[in-house]
Amino acid sequence: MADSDQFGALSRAAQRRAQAERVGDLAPQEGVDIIRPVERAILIAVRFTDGTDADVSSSLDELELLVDTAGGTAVERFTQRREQPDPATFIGRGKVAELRDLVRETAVDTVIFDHELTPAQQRNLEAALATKVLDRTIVIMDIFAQHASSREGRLQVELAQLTYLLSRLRGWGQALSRQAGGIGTRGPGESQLEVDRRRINRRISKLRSELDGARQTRALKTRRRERNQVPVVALVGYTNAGKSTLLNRLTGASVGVADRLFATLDVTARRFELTDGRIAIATDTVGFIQNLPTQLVEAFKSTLEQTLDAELLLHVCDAGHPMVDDQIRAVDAVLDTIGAGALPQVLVLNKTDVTDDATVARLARAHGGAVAVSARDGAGIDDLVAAVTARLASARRVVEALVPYDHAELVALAHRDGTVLKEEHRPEGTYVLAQVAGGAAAALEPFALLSQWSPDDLTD
Ligand SMILES: Nc1nc2c(ncn2[C@@H]2O[C@H](COP(=O)(O)OP(=O)(O)OP(=O)(O)O)[C@@H](O)[C@H]2O)c(=O)[nH]1
Ligand SMILES: [Mg+2]
Repeated sequence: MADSDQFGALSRAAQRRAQAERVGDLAPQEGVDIIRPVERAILIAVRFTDGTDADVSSSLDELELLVDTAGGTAVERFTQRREQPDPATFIGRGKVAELRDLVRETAVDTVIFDHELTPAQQRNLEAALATKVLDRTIVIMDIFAQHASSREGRLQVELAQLTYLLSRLRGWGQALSRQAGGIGTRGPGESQLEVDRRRINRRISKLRSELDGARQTRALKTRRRERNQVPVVALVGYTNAGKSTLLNRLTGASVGVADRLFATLDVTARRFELTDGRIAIATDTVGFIQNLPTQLVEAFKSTLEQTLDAELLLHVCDAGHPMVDDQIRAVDAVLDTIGAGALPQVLVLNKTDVTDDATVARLARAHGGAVAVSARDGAGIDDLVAAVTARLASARRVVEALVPYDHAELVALAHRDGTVLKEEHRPEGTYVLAQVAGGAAAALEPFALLSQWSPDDLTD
């Protein structure tokens, strides 16, 4: 058990459990219970040539937190150095034997890999170890399944799980045909798989169309209408960085806050007042994590898309976290994946009440324009609101207005301070569609029409 010594005792999870509110009712939820909560587990990580011991150790810390959040307990860690994964068992044959002994010795129910396993690897390992074998993706999906509370959230989780399951079934199918080959390949096993596959595909189509419906309704209701009037600021960031706490602090909302991963899975939007007295909307949404499973990114598209609607992103990070730099990079990577990488961003260095000053100063130097705050005790929040106000004032928005002829100076302002995309002289006044900064947008606001346009329509 030298490996576990290498990374220290499992004290963090133990401490957490002592004070934690438990994940609550672990009873399976209807529709989303495909993967059951894990119990006592051994965690496995491989250190590849390009990684360091510290990387592996902190990734395992995170996996341990994930397992803990999912309702399991990590009792042991096990690592191996390899150039690349073994195609059959991920870790080497010798290590599998060692691991089997450890499984017996510690009487665990589950072995969890900090990597994504192929269906074949998972199957081979389960056979060799005579225990359940999971990977990081399954654990994250399981947490999402347990935390999803809105109807839309549950549909999205189910979609992610089924897509994942389907990719596994495909793997099985291929493996079976390769194994058997030739005569008698289409045994009962495979036709059952065909049936399962068809059923899953049907359910996936149904979920997709339901989610599309919800998305369209929302788009009609809020998106275009709000856009012209009230700027939207989206809180994004690594899970557990303090996004919900910051939303509550900024807007007086009372969104649930918890010291666990993926506490928030839905979108909350609340108004707050800017320094210049104008109103903005802040949104809080699902957090990101290193290697967020692609199935989840895909399924949570409609939730994540609401982030794309923002004028400005507040990227919240836990400044005191040992892996803060990696977490900031991971969030930027997910933002790129969902097409939000180019949106203007203010980095918020949160939890400064428990972070040493040198670290805060280093991060502030590394990220120009970053604002240090404590969402918990309120320090720096005024500075943050001032920074948001300034950034919004310089951010350009698309405004559509019908300006009476006795206010012709506003049309001139739009030409001077912005880009006029369309202009027409109508009986009631001058119709303008323009991309303007905050000051001019505010001046035009009294004459704004409900816009049918959004910057997304103006890509050419
Ligand atoms: N010390 C300190 N703790 C904070 C601060 N802000 C948030 N926290 C704590 O950090 C934990 C996570 O906070 P949340 O607001 O739930 O974080 P989140 O980013 O919304 O997390 P998810 O929704 O799970 O992705 C909670 O225990 C908070 O009380 C802060 O400024 N200082
Ligand atoms: Mg949250």
